[in-house]
Amino acid sequence: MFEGETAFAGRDLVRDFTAGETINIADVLSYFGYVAGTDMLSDWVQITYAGNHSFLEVDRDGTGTTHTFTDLMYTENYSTLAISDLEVV
Ligand SMILES: [Ca+2]
Repeated sequence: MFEGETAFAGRDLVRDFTAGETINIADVLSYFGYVAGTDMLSDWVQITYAGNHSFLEVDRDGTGTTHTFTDLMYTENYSTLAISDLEVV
């Protein structure tokens, strides 16, 4: 569980993520104003890949222009993280 207030204090590393686990970012998203069912998740969350790692990025104002996608965390040696691995509500 990532807390909205501290989520961007530093990029977190989830070292031991394995398939079947989930990452709960619901608190982060709601803190920054994401409304499930109204906002498009793809405007708020994206996953990019580099090497063996997956990077979970959040745009903390969605379609707003103040912020862009920023790394929230990454999974070391897990390169297939998917949106479906996330709990967003
Ligand atoms: Ca934005």
